[in-house]
This record gives sequence, C-alpha cells and structure tokens, in this order.
Amino acid sequence: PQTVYLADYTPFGFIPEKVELRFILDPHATRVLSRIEFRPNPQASDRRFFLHGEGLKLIAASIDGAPVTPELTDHGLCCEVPEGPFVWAAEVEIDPAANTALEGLYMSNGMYCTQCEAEGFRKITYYPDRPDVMSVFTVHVEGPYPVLLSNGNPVDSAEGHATWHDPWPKPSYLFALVAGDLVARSASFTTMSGRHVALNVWVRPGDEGKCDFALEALQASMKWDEEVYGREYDLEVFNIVAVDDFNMGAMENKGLNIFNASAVLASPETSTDANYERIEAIIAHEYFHNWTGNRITCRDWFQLCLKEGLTVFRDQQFTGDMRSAPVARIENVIALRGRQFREDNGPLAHPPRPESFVEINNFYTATVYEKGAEIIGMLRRLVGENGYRKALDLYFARHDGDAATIEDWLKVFEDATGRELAQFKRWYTDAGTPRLKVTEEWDGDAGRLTLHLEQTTPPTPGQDQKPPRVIPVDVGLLNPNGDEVVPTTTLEMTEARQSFSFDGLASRPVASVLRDFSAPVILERQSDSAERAFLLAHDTDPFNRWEAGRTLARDVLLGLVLRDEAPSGDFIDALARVAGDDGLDPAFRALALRLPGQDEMAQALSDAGVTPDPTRIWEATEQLSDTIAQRMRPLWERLHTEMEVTGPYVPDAEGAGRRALRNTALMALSRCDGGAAARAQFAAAGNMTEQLGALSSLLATQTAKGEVDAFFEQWKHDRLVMDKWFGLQVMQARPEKAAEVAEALTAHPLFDLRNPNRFRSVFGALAGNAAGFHHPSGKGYGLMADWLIRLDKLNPQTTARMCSAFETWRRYDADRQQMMTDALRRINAQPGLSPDTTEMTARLLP
Ligand code: HT7
Ligand code: ZN
Repeated sequence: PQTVYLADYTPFGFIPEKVELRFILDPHATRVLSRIEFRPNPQASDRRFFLHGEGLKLIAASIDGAPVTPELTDHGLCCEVPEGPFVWAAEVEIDPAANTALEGLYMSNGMYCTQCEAEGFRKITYYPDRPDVMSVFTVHVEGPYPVLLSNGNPVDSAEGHATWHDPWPKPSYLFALVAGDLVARSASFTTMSGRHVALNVWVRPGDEGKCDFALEALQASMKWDEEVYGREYDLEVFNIVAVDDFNMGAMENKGLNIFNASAVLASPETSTDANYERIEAIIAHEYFHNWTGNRITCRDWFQLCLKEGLTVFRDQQFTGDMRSAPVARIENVIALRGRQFREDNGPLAHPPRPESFVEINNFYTATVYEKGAEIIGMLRRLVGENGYRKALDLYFARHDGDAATIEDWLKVFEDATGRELAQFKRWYTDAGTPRLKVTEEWDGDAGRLTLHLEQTTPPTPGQDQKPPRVIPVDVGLLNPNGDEVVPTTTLEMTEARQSFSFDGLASRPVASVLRDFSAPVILERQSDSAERAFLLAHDTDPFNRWEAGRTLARDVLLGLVLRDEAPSGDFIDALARVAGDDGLDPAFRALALRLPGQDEMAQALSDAGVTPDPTRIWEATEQLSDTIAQRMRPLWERLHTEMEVTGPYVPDAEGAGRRALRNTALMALSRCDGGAAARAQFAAAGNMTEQLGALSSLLATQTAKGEVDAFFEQWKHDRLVMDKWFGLQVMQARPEKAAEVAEALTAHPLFDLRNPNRFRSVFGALAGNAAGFHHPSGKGYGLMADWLIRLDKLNPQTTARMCSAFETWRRYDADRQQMMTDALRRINAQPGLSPDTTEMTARLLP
C-alpha cells in the first residue's frame, strides 16, 4: 500500500462534462455501462489518462466509439486519449452478492445498495474517483425489483427500469444506487421559496411503522437549515433508505441518503430515548451535508474535516436548539473526551487535517469529526455570532460548486471579519490536546484577581514541537455568596504563558474557567473540594456546574483507587443536593450523577504518572456506586416514583430527561433492594427505555435471572433490539466473565460476522467494558484479536476501526503492554491482511 501526501496534490488532467451510467442488476453479475464526455482540464499539466478501478471485470472499452485496450493494473487503467474532448465508454461486470466489505455496490438482506465514500466508486466502474472531479450524472437502472433509486430527480420509471438525473455536479463518492423490495413512508416539505419536496423513507416491508420519527426529524432539519443558515434544499425529492448492513451511521449521497437501519428506524417499543436522540442528530447531520459536503465538497481527502467538522458542528447546534443546549454540550464533551482525547493521547494521534495517509477510511476519526467541530466552535467564539454568520454566508456564496480546502475556509473568515487566522490554523495542522494550566493570584488591596495561564502540548507521532495555539478561554467570576460579579468573558490566549487581570473586585471571587468548554484542552487547575462543591451549587454556567461535580467525583474515585480513602460526606451531600433539586432539569441531574467512566479514570491516573489498574478502578467504582446507592436510598426511591412519565411515550427532551433520571435512580436502587424495583419496572415497561433500563440494572447487579431470556423471547425477531441484547450482556458482565460472555455470544445462532452492527454489539461492548477487556488473564485481548482476524477477511474497514480497542496499550503495566502488543502483532502478521488493518496495527505498534 502506498502513502499519499497532501503536498503531492495535483489536479486531474480531464474534466468529465457529463456522466451516463447504466446498471443491469444481477446479484452475481451486474453489468455497469458508462459513457463519459471528457475534455482536457486547462488547470492541469499532467495529461495521463488514469481511471481508478478495483475488482472490476472489464468487458469492453472505447474512445469516441472505437474499441480500445487499456493498460490494466490492480488499481485502475491507463489509456492513450485524443488531445481534445472525447467520449469514454466502458462496460464492466461486478459481483455485489460477494461484496462483504460493504464498499461499492453490495447486497444487504436481498437489496442492492452502495457505499462510495471515500473510494468505493472505483469498485463500481472505472472513473477518476477523487472528490475534486465533479460531474452531472444520469443513471439508468434495470432489474426485476419494485424499487430502483439513484441520485437526483426521477426522470422516468416503469416496471423493471428507472432513470434518474442529478443536475448538481458531484464527485463520485456521492453516487448512490438502491434497488429491492422496499416500501416508503412519505411526507413533504415546502422550502422557503415555495418549492415542494417529496420526502421518503424507504425500508423493508414490516418496518413502515418505524419511519415517522425520521421524517419529522428531516422536516425539522430542513426548516432549521433555512432559518439558521439560509440554506434551501435543491432537488424535487429527498430519499432516505434504511439498510441492515452498513459500516458507519449513514451516508449523505446527493438526494439519496443511505442509513444504517439503527440510525433511522424508531418505535417506542424498540428504541430508547438515546436511540431517538441519535437518529435525530444523524438525520440532521446527513441532511446538512447537502450544503456542507455536497454543494461545497472537499478538494482531497486531507480536507475531510472541512465537511465533517462543520457538519458535526451544525448537527450539534441543531440538537442544542431542538433539545437542551447545556445537556447537549455536556454529552458532546463526554464523547469528545472519551474518544478524541484518547485518540490524541496515543499512537493514532493525528492533526484534524493530516499530512499523509495510507488508507483514507482509517481517518474517519473522532479527531476529524469531533475535534473538527470544536475548532469551528472556537472560531465562532472568537469572531462572534455575527462574524460567524457573515463568514458562512461568504463561504456559501464564494465556494458553491467548489471542491474546497481548509485554506479557503479560513480565508472566508479572514475576509468576512478582518481577523488574521495564521496562528489559529495550527488547530488544523497540529495534533495533540493542549494542557492549560491555570493559577490564580489575588491582590486584596487592589481588588484584583490575576489568572496566569500556561499552555503546553505533548509531542505526538511525527510532531515533537508544538508552538502555542490561539485558545479562547471563557471565564466568569462569582462572589462568595454565589452572585456573578463578572459575566462570561472570552480571554484570547495566544502565547505559551499569559496573564489576565480582573479589577475592581470587592472580595476574592471564585473563578469559573473554561466555561461551556470553550476550547478542547485539558484544564489543569488546583482547586479544593470546597470550591468545586461551591461551583456545583452556584455556577451560572451549566457546563462548569456539571464539570465541578465531575471533577469532585473524579477526585473521590482517585482517592479510593490510590489510598482506599472513603468518600467524604461533603461529596455525597453535594451529589444529593443536585440529584434532589427539582428546579434543575432532570436530564442535567442524571448527567451530574453519572460517575466518570473507567477509561476516563485510567487516563486521569496515567496523566498523573500512575499506571492504572483497570481491576482496581472497577472495584473503586463499584464501591463508590454502592456507597452512593446506600446513603441516598430514600432519594432514589422518591426519584424513581416521581420521575415516572405516564401517558403515551413522546421522545422529547423533557420525557427523556425524566426517564434518564428515573433509570439512574433505579440503577442505584437495585444495589439496595436486590433488583425488586427493576424487576417490577421490567414487567411493567411500556417502552424500550424503561425495559432496557430495568434490564441493565438487573444485569449490573447480577440479578437478571429470567429477564435476559424473556427479553430474548420477546424480541428475537427484531435485529436492532437483538443488538441491544447482545451488547448489554457483555457491557454489564463482571470483569472476570466479560470475555467468556462475549465468546459464548459469538456462538449464538444470531451472531453474524457479516453484520457490522452485530459484531460491534459484542466486540464494541467488550472494548467498552474496561475491566473486562483489560482483565489480567489477557482473555479479552486474545478474543478480540481472534475475531478481528476473522472479520478482516470479510470487512477490512470495520476491522481496522475496531483495532482502536488497543490504542491505550502504553498506559498499562508491562504485562498488559506485552499482551496487547502481542495481540496487535498477531493480527499484523496474518497473511493476506487488508491494507486497512495493516496500516492501523502498524500505527498502533511501537
Ligand atoms: N460522510 C459519511 C462517511 C461515511 C463513510 C466513510 C467511509 C466508509 C463508510 C462510510 N459511511 C459513511 C458519513 C457522514 O459523516 O455523515
Ligand atoms: Zn458527515
């Protein structure tokens, strides 16, 4: 496999003016006929006519009607071409039924579907498969299937064939085709200029009843993008298709989004509140790509965060507007710290805009997506809401129809706001999470508080030197009585060390630093538990209020892990005050009660120079959970009763918050009552959130008895619910049992190696069960390696992504390091290992 470098970018020598494709569908022998009108690209100097193509059987090729015999390689073909414009035509044969990699054209449960991002189109036909080559596509699909879909608007259709035309030039990665026995639930949307758009969600017969929420989320997204970004939809139809076998969440193909069924299908009986929230966010994300990704795409894959960071930022804004903004922010930061900080701290660390890659599929990472979104949040904070809107308007006006770069993106901010962004650009080019150390100096005579800030970023692979970055640090000051004396102010840090003073203060205030998590940094600040408890009680910034509680809990857990120190009464009291404060949003209370995860604790210990012992962290977490459960039992009983939501299930933020707090109370209660309340909730559950909450509590407290079987009997016909059943058993298994439970589940008749959701439900859960995965026996590592080796033969993309289970090996003791790297070496040494997994394991190994 070859390394590709950003610095080597050159434009393609030809421009495809028009692309016509004809598909004659057959499970094992689909014929793809292409006719492409090319002209020389005046911007390019290289006139070599190379078309990508992989795994294709070339039947015939011609130029201007005359047959040609191109030079074929494993990666494509080369051909002599005329100097002026010419028409390329080719016929190839492919085998969708044998495509288990789920890239290109493949079959899932009897239906045909495609996944072309990033480089899947080359598995469909010969083409310059790169995002800066854009063209207008017309697609004819033929086959004995009731539904035949492609991008754009329908031109004509009759039994057995259909023609689609997409008037918007697009790169090949946005191409899509779907065919099969599908049914649609439909709605419509009238755009701000009065055009009517037909909206369809296509599903397998039987799933029609699970489409309404997706349609509503789509309508809300379309409206929001008009209101907030002035972006109108641009085709007559917007189709969404649910497929069972899919490597990621969903794909934004122009006018024909393809979704993992788990990211679109919802019903109260089968989906949890978290599922609903995820579906709403993914529908919005893919819809928002229509402008940020499709109308303006990326020049090359190094610019991936241009579309992904911005679209994640937009979907996070949308969720904040649709639900609770503070709760959404806290959830996003938990996810960022859990995935992106972990990535940035290990061997896979890379800049949001990498300089090189071997397999681009390995760069669909938390750094590109979530850190990419954080960077845009910082930009918005620095230029203000108006500056941001002006810059975005300019971006859409200037770059509509372009394949753009990060430089283009930053330039619109510079031009629209007059701000110089050369230093800010380091956020895109430099890897690693900055540490921000904050110390305080109080001058009582002058009434002045000075904050001394110092930033350092540890070296990351290939980047030793880390010059200082621009860091927006939001700060507010509170009086000792809890009143805010200085409202949120953004301090712009640009130097390695910098001090900022606040004058005119009557008494020493309490500083609330990095409000709203204004920058993706690790804050290092000495503060005592009294100050944290004060901020937990009084901070006007909801994020920092939650953060204060989180830091308190982390310190308590560290005390337990390191010194076997019992939690202080103050901590329990502070927690009880928040949990019992009926003036606070129940969703916020549920979040405040969630203890830091075991992986977060391992990282915290490692940051403090202590080798983490996952078993000890698990024991401490159990011990603390038991203490909290016992000491606050009356509160759990009250909350479990009071937070019950009666009446029909509505998947809104309010109901979800109440159910989340109720399930939190139930989890604690189950530690006191032997599972009695959970068993009752399981029996009476009127929706999946209640049923799964009860099952989790029973599994966590080892009292699930018959409920696991009852759940299976009730839901064995439903794939998405079965994924929960598989996952929960592994997630909640005790450390010494986790690998055994996972292994037993791989022998279950419903375990299916070809279905990424099912594989992730078992092995994603195993990786997430920290003490189980890192059990000193090494069984977790061994089992994971065995199954990644098997999966790689079928689905390299999912295998490579899941190798990140091993990314933290450097944190651990010598035995675990040895076992983890042995597992990686074993995978890496497999004959015929895919380039995807070869690259990942090589990057992970020393
Ligand atoms: N842009 C899409 C990315 C994606 C993808 C990438 C590689 C392989 C399979 C994939 N499926 C979807 C999805 C998104 O970010 O919205
Ligand atoms: Zn995306």
